[in-house]
Amino acid sequence: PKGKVSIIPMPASITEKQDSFLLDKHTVIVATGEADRKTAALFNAWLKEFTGYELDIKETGDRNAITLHTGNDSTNAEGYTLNVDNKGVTINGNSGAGTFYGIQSLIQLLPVQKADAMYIPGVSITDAPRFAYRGLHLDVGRHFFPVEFIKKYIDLLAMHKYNTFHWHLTEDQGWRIEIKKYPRLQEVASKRKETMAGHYTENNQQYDGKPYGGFYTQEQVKEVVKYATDHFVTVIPEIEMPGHALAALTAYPNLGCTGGPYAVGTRWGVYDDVYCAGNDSVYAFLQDVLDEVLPLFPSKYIHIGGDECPKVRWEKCPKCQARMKQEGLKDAHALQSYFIQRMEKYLNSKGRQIIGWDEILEGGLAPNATVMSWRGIEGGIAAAKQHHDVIMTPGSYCYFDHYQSQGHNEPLAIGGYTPVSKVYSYEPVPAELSKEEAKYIKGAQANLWTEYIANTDYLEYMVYPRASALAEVLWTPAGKRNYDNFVDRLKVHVKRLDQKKVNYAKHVFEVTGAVTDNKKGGVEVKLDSKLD
Ligand code: NAG
Repeated sequence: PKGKVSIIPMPASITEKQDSFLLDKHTVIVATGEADRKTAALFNAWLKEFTGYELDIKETGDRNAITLHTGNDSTNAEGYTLNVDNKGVTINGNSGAGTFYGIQSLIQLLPVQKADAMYIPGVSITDAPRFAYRGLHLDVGRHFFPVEFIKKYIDLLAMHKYNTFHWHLTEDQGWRIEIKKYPRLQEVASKRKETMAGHYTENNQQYDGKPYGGFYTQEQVKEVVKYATDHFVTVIPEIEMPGHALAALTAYPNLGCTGGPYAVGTRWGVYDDVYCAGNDSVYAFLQDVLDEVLPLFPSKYIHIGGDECPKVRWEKCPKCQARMKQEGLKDAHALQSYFIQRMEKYLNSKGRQIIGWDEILEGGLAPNATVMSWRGIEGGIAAAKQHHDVIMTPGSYCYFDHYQSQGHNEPLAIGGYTPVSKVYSYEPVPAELSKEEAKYIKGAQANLWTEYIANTDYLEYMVYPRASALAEVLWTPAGKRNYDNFVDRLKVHVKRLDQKKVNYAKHVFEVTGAVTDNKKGGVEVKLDSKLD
């Protein structure tokens, strides 16, 4: 009764054996040390939820056992080996993360159906990720999602061996993190009067007339970060500057060039009103905000945004103009660069590093910044050539707010067309880079912007199975990737998503064949309204 081996992401090396291991209620988990016992407990919790089993966790034992052991190999910390034969299961992690990933693979070897005796197919796996940074982002500014859902999002990340959750916490349409020193961020910036309905139209925009709001308390943020840490997921918070700041300006109008009044955004798109770059109270405000944010997030990286900052206010603002003169800045791009560099200096002084969207290249890159390349891959190439770390998130492969099928009942999306096959075909290292430069590509990330995504069912529909595909891009050696084989495994994998009650998109695997033209992205269909 040997089950089929069907792991996503595909391990670096896997050999199947003839025999199998029978997990029954006498099986024990052998784990010594706190970290291994914690991981054993997570595995046990999973077993209990989905199979009804609960195993004893012991310090020693060698018969009928699942044995965890964590070593200390910092060169390949997330790697592990997993051996299954008729005598037992052994996981050797190179670090706590490695052991945890060994468990994730083991979970995927278990039968999906409930059974009294569960056969685990014999395998010998040696595994480690291709990329160090494997991320998924979530915009909670446009729409807000509760803590319980964020935890489920993190569960699914961990299941797919993602290690980073990029939490986009501030936006024009809502500020979502409690900052105690600035109560109006909670009272004013976290709420909007209403929300635009449908796509943007120039003349006759409709609104829903319903107030909308929400924010996470610092206690809730701590709870999420702890949960993520237990699942070996790092949470990177994003506090946007100097653009996408209309909600904050509404709460504190002195932070803008004109002094307002402002109103928290109710339509999607880019707003002209941004933080004033000539006003020292803006830097003081942002430093105060970061002083409350940093203790909540142990992450080495803090995302400072940097995208889509119109310069029209700065061009007319006496304070911004004075600042440019005083600092010898030749144009508004240089002023943006000044802004980012000043905030980088502050964060570096607190032992943190910044990540910014690729616009931070304009006017000169801050000395230690990591660049997130979203407007295609050019920003990533430029940054790598300047020996800066890069995370690739090009829109045409990594934006999961795009349509994924041309089916008739697709819910309204922002546009674009990025089926799962196209995501799977993505190659994060641009061919333009030399071998040396390629080392600066730390990994990739999918972004989920939620302008059109107002509930968690729709959210999961947009993310899965595309995130399953990107997980394999990020983890599996490039040469081992094969779309048809992936789809075969995906058909098993979705049963695991069913177990977790994930509302994944169900009709998208065979939409198109694998897209092989990595560089140009093959199919590119622009859609700007509901498909019909
Ligand atoms: C961009 C914006 C983002 C928006 C998204 C929609 C970035 C870095 N910036 O216009 O605020 O939600 O695309 O796809 O993506």
